[in-house]
Amino acid sequence: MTTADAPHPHDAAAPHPEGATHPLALAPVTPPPATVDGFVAEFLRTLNFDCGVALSASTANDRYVALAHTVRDYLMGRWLEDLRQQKETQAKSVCYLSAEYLLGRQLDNNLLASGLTEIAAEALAACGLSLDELREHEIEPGLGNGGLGRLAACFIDSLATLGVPSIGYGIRYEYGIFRQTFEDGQQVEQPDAWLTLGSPWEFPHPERAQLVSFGGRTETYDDGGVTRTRWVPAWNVSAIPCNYMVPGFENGRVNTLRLWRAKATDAFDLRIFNSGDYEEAVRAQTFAENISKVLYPEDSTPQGKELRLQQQYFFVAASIHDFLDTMLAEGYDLAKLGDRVIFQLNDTHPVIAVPELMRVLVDERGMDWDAAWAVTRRCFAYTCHTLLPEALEVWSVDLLGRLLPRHLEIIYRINEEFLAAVRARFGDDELRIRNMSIIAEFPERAVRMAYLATVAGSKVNGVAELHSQLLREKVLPDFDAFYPGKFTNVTNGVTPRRFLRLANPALSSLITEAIGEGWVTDLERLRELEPFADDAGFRASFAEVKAANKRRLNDVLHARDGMRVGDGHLVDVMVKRLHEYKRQLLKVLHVVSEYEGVISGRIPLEQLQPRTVVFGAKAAPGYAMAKRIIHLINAVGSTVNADTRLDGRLQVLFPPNYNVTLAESVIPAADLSEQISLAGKEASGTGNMKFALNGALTIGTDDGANVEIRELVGDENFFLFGMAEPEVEALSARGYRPSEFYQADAGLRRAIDLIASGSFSAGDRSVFEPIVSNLLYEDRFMVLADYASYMAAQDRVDAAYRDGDRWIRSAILNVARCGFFSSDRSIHDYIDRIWHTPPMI
Ligand code: 26V
Repeated sequence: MTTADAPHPHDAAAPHPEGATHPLALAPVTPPPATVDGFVAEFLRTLNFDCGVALSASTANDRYVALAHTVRDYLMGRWLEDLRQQKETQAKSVCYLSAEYLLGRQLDNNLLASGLTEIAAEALAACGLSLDELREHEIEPGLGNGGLGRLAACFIDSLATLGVPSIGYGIRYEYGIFRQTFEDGQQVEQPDAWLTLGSPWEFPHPERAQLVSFGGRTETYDDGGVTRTRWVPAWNVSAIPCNYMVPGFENGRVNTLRLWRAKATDAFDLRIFNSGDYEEAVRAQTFAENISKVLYPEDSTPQGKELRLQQQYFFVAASIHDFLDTMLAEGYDLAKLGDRVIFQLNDTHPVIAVPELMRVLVDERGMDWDAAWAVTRRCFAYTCHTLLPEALEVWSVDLLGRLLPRHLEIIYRINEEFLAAVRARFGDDELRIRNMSIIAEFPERAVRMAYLATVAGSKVNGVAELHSQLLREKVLPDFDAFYPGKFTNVTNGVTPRRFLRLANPALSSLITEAIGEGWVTDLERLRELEPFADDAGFRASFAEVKAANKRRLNDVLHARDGMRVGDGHLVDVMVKRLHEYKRQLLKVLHVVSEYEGVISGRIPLEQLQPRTVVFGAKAAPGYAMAKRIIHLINAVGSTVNADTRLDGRLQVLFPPNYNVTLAESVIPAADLSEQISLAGKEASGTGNMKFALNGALTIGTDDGANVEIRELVGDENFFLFGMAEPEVEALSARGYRPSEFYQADAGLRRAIDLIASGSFSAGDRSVFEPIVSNLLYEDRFMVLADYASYMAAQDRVDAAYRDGDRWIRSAILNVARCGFFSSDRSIHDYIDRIWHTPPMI
């Protein structure tokens, strides 16, 4: 290792005020040229001057931080320039409001975007260091639960790459999604202390804090003959903006992700002096700072917890004020705000922004109600991400009124006027009125956030064709009738930068050799790969890439968890949050059936297609059934893996703590992608897209974006099974009786009986009894109804895999035909159908 450190600091200019005459003060200072030598100099400079250590004395973390700072420095000039431009042009901006951003590691992404990967690798090598080692040092910011949060991260990547004037707003949780470990096969949650070593990608700006208020009461007052209302809050917290760079891919643009951190206000501190009650002051401070402490790990059943409502209001209030204060030109006519900004609501979590904007316009800026409502309706659009009724957020009027009394009044007035309009159109149809009211009366009086978003939003979109259709027809039909043209679809997408270019360098190189590199920003160009499916040489290379990715996964799993993928195995992957509707249990039944088949001698061992089944899934800590299913997967895994009668031909791996980083190793290695939700329940899915783009074949139901994947790749390259949504509906109308399916299928009986017998729980039948009885007597998600069809589809999978060449052909065609699923395309659709932002600047 070299001990050479930075030369003396360049004579960098101190920031000059306006009117500065020094030439260096006129523009952002640029780092040294993007060459290996320049990079070395900058790296050593940051190591010495930012981290305060010599290379010879540095820790791995020092070196990682210095590297991150170096990359930042190269992006900084563009960032400052883009921030300036957005303000100067006053072009219409997108403010993406999302409670979650599941970013994944930043270093590689930012190196790629800035075109510095190779230079950095060489520069580090010249310092005796390895980029590969340093990248492993980054703890990913897991500031999201699953699909919704990852989608937000893909979208900000695309917004930057497409050069859309935009900013992402969210919460800077101190603890992201919990770290999952297993003890005796059961999930244990550990805090995700991702910030213990600080985040080199974060730029906190305490001096630019926004004040966010809570509680108290409202009062009316006379304002020159006009009666006005004001909110007299009881307490407030300070929202500190923490900025993150979001570099576009090789386009020299850098957008901003602004995450808010809660801090006690000075008023809290002052109390220490005034009252002398030190303990009370500390308690109050902790209370305030709790707001951004932890991400709620629930993504299925909203709990109606006060802290969560505090989080929601905290970040949207800070964001709206931030936009109005810092992005809007001085003296901007607020009546025209809809020409300047669109707030995109990522699910209902930020919907409290609607009454907040009304409050600002009416109470603080003196606009009259009707004018303010006209502005507000243009400024919001709402994306719905679910179909499960229990996932639709409601807030009890009681709680909302206590925490945000003025907002509750505003919501009531919005509802009153909305229902008056409904009456004017449809007459006094009380049932309809009750069904459409933003305020639900049962089981308690509560605000239906999805309804509020639908009433206020200029557009409402679902996230895949089927989902948008069901949203209009089943969830919000009265609203669709009342607001013709309001509902639309934008099918989700994923960023090809992270999920193909970065996660799968081997496939990326092969694609680029074949069709050039334009696909990274124009994913439809993958179509040009189609003819290569008929090219034996290309197929061989493609197969070699898959094999290499399996070896890479093996290395990762071995180092991480001591696990191994079987040699020559079909790699069969189901990674996603654990939820009954996603039906991990169906996959378990398949494994148990194969296992039972072999040990009972019904399936000759040599007929068993060697497979490694990989699961990855976190369960919400309070979701008992989901946790029990995790236990079952682990129990089946240990039994199957240890049973020598299978001769290693069936393996079940369940590496704990599935996250974005692990996804980047697992997805490129997969042969088979499991997308097996009950039709009509998975809004879209985005994992399904990532797998297909990486050359896995899908076994899937007609659900979410699977429908569109199958249409694009063709029936012959997709393993479809199970009921379609109308059949699900019909079965449910007839009455689903799972035991009929159990009785009718001997294979199914044997699998369920084996679980029930205690074979996977050391003879203790009680452990998995709740799972078995749920499957047999209730199961809203109809696992048994799709079992036979699923097993038959798995037989087709085995047959297709045995014909290696046919499989590879299909895999290539999956890649070639899935360019549609780029999040760049999704963003174009948002622009065309919803945002109408001007052409890129
Ligand atoms: C819901 C809740 C409920 C309250 C507690 C906290 C919390 C946090 C997240 C959520 C989101 C659930 C909705 C969700 O993640 N939907 C997923 O969105 C993906 C992106 O559109 C889509 O691909 C998945 O199909 C859909 O399940």
